Amino acid sequence: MTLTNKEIARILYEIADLLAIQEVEFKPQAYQKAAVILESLEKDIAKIYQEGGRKALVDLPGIGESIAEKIEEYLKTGKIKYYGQLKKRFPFDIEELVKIEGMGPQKAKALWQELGIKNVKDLEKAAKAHKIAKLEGFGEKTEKNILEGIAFLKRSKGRFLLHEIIPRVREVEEKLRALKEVQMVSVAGSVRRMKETIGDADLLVVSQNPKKVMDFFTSQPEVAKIWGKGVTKASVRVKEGFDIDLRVVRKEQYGSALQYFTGSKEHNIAVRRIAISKGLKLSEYGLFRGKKQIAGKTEEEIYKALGLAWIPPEMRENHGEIELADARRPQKLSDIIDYGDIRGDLHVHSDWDGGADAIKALADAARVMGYEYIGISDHTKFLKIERGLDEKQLERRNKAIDALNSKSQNTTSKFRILKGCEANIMNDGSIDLKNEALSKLDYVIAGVHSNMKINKDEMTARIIAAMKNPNVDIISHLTGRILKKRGEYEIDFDKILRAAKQFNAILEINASPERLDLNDENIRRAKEAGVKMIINTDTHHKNQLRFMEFGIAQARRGWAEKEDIINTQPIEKLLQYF
Ligand code: DGT
Ligand code: CA
Ligand code: CA
Repeated sequence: MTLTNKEIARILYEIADLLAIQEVEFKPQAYQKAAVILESLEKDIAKIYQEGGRKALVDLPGIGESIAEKIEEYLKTGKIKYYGQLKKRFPFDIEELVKIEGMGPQKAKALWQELGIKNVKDLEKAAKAHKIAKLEGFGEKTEKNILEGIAFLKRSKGRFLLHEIIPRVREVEEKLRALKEVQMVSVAGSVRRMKETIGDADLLVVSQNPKKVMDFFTSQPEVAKIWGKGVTKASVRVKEGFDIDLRVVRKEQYGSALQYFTGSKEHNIAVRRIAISKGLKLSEYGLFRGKKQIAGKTEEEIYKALGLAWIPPEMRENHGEIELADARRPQKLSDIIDYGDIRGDLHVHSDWDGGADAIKALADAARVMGYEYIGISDHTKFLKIERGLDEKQLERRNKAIDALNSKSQNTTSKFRILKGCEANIMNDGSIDLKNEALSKLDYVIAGVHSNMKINKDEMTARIIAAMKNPNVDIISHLTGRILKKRGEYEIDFDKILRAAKQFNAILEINASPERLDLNDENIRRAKEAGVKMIINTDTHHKNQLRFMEFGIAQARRGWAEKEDIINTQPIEKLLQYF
């Protein structure tokens, strides 16, 4: 996503919120939809406009005349007057305030009207002084939730989601690779380890002409600030607000430098300890016996010299991976799931439930990705805001899928569209659709989408009750977390694993970069308990099918193997799990 797309999307989201607080109908949804489209657009909107003018904007799905006009205004003048007027009428930082879990636009407006709260700082002050609990429609519980929400936000401050970082880092990586002075380049640090959140990005380059590389790196148009620029080391802030560190090393050191700068720090310390125990010295400059370098050119030779198998970066957290890599006890380190192992995606929302794309477009996109199947899992009727389908609508949607499948049977393609849904798990663990309707589907995903602030035992019982329903196959985003926004809800995970095993429930690894739920530790526990998992993207727009990469990374961070993940299997085998 380009910076312009992101910035315009941000403004459109805010306009949607500012319209919503005036109880304007339909328009907020239109702005929101346009924002989603912009965010998912691969191409730079400025470029689209340059090439095709206003018409090209209107031709984008979800963008009508009025919004196209505003986008045009932004591209021409750098601002949107309409937005400025709205901001003047409602001069509080709605964007910042709604980031807090449980704070919607309406609440933000009420707090501004009643207490003059303009930003999170004001909000925290008012909550701490117990001014909020007294207001109508708020109460003690809301006040407490607000304070918890603020604390959560503070803890994650300064870290970025992996997907906010990766496009830019890969772009810089490719630009460096194209320089004739650059022999080798790699991403390092937490980005290479594909962590969920990133402090800063690290890049490593081999070059005999570091000065040229440094000059190029620090003079890119995206650089907003240069923190430091030395002979072999530079650090910059890019326009998106995060930092990139660059190191240039010599070829003989590449492996040791890559190993060192990939980390994690904890992994490095443990590896260095092994070196010391063998009378060796390991640093970013190489592995040495006395003054003699005995390894350093590649990571493989370093690990090998230490009696270890090469360890995938996603596993390098000193969570036991070093023991696993010990060559004297060779284990199945290389069996962890690979980025090319996935054959289909089963958590995909279509335009039947308000998603951006038609089933056919989603299926075509999945085919282009090399998938063998896609499962459409529209929301069900409880989720009114998401335009969830009732039994009748689902029936009609199923027919549409049957028609698409029979059409493709006439061609040579073996691609299959599966009929699914993502149903809601109600408070008592029941499902919001009749069993008769569920039983007609190829598979059923069920997830908690409401009433999340219940206690551990209640939530555990609720989820287990859903697993017991013979029609339910998959539990989506089990812990409900949203990175940088809300924590996991409390569950007894061991109990849930036992139930999953007993009732053959499959746990989802949700690849949406804000969720990545299950987390790495839970994936490991599920794997150890012999519970099967599935990696799904929770796509609402066809471009989000690409989020699969983040889900696979998460699975690798949790040491999942191919056989633990059911959508690595061909369709016949997959269907046996349901
Ligand atoms: P981040 O940036 O917070 O997301 O996490 P990292 O892992 O990218 O950390 P960063 O950027 O501070 O450093 C990059 C790598 O350099 C890190 O993964 C391991 C290595 N490193 C940094 N500081 C130390 C240290 O004090 N000791 C050792 N052994 N390695 C370090
Ligand atoms: Ca880093
Ligand atoms: Ca760094």
